[in-house]
Amino acid sequence: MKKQLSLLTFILMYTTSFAQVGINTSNPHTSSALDVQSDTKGLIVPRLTSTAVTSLSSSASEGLIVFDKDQKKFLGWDGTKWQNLGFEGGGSGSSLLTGTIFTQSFETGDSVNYTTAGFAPSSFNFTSGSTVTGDAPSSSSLFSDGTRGFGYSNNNSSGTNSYIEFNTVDASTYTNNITFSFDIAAFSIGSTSNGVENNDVVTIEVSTDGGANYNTKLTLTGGNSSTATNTRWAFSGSGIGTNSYSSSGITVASSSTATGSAITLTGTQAITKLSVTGIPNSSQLKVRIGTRNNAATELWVVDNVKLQAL
Ligand SMILES: [Ca+2]
Ligand SMILES: [Ca+2]
Ligand SMILES: [Ca+2]
Repeated sequence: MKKQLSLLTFILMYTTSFAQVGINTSNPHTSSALDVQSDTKGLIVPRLTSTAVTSLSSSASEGLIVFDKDQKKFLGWDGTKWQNLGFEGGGSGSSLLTGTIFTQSFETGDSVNYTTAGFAPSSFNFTSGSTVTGDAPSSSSLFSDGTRGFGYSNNNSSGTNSYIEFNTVDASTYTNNITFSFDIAAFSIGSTSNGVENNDVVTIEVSTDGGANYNTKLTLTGGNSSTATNTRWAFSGSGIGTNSYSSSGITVASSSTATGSAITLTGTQAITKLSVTGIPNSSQLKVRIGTRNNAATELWVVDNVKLQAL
């Protein structure tokens, strides 16, 4: 060990100029911080089990590269997740892509990849800042990432949804295991006594034929499994609502057993993440988020929308 350290020290001292390091070269390329030269040998990056790769996620730095020896894949950490490296060819079989297909955070610089449709699309508006005294919950962000979310508020008694419809994507080059997800919160605005109940909904609807036919795979309702009405919750909640595409549509609601009206949900009772997993890699994949509420003081806010192949 001591000998190895001495050798490394020698190499570093011998070849370091302008903080560059060369191995088998005294003249590392000007574009490189580390230049490993050989005509006959390769470079081995750390080889980890899949379990070890997962463990590393919480401390990974953007740009980190490892080899997953269980999956036989080179992986790179992009700042938020592992990306499969070296399989960008697309097509069929084992070369199908993983990674992000699209995102939408409703920020001013985001490319707009959606339209609004259904009942009164003008009821969607960007939200920013925080709720104030007189709202419920108060002092809570009206977005979950960046500085803006997308809110829906309408005295909609039509019984039909309004929609955020994302553009059709050709997902055929991606793995056949796609997840659609977003963050959701519910507020009472300009009133501390309102909130959503079980006729106020947010849905995930998936089409594999470019929007001709949709399947509703997940429905979130206000209220809870008991009799509470006028429930509301901030993005700081930790509840999850998820369903698999291969399953029939399900409805999720808070597990709170509170009864009565005007209840602020927190923790796992506040469902702030919705997703549908296992979506097929259709060449005409189209996803929409349905929303409905029936009072001008009820507000759903959507943010951090992602379509990802796993
Ligand atoms: Ca945002
Ligand atoms: Ca209400
Ligand atoms: Ca309502």
